[in-house]
Amino acid sequence: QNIILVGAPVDSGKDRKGCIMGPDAFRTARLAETLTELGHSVTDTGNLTPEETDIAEHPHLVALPQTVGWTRRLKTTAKKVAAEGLPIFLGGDHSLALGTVAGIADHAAEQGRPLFVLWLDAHSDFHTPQSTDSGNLHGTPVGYFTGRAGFDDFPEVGNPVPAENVCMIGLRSVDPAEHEALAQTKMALADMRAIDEGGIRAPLAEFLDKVAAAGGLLHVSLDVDFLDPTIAPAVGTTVPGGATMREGHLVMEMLHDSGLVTSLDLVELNPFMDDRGKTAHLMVDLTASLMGRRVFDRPTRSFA
Ligand code: DIR
Ligand code: MN
Ligand code: MN
Ligand code: MN
Repeated sequence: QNIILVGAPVDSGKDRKGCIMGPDAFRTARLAETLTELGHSVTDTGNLTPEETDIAEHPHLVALPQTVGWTRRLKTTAKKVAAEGLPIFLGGDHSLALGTVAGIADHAAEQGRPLFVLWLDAHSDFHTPQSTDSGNLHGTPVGYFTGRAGFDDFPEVGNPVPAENVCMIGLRSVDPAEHEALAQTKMALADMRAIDEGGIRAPLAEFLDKVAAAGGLLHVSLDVDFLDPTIAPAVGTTVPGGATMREGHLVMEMLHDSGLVTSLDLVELNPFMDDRGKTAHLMVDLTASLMGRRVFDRPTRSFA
């Protein structure tokens, strides 16, 4: 595969700083070298910067002008790079997904194919700028790219992703306003209880079948806090009870076997909070599983 690494050191989506160092931590953990060793052609395009805006600071929303500037830059860039290969966006906090998914959606529309999104996160990030109680815009990307109202300062989402094309796995922190809004949608939602009761394989397999049947493109957005904080401490918003290392790898291996993934976000890594690089290395290892690393070759789903 032709993989394009796009550094997006977005740090405006929440109060706690540090994700600005994320792209360089992924590089230090040998992301490009690891993917090259798997046989891929890898291009690192360096780090983007946000567009300048003349939007005023907002009394409640954290760093609104910067996040709008990043959304503009990333929407345009994502559309462009998606036509050239498989982009991996190196975050940066999750507010970068306002731009990446909106841009990928424009690309999908141009290809005449539906876009599907797999959201691997403890949080649903389904707020609007009106409903967020924290004011942290990293809690809003899914609200934005599914076309919820209230994002007036942001670029128009030309091709909203239908909520029924989104699957969330790993949920364990959903705010009341998000809960209420999600209940009005047909989004596939696998919280940690569903994973405990039925395993992580079932909801993912069902979603992948749906993507394949529709001939869709698949964007994966991997938030560090999807993983349990004991194995992935380098994140500002730790929530106990997350996915294990094996669950993480199984998801990535199934995604690889599906052959459906066309773009990826790696987000919320805060290297300032890491423990000797272990979270950055785990994120690189998970990406390696997604891009084909395995112990043995075996037919897909051989133990089904
Ligand atoms: C949280 C979002 N619900 C908020 N937290 C996130 O601030 O609205 N953490 N997205 O990763
Ligand atoms: Mn998130
Ligand atoms: Mn999260
Ligand atoms: Mn909140």
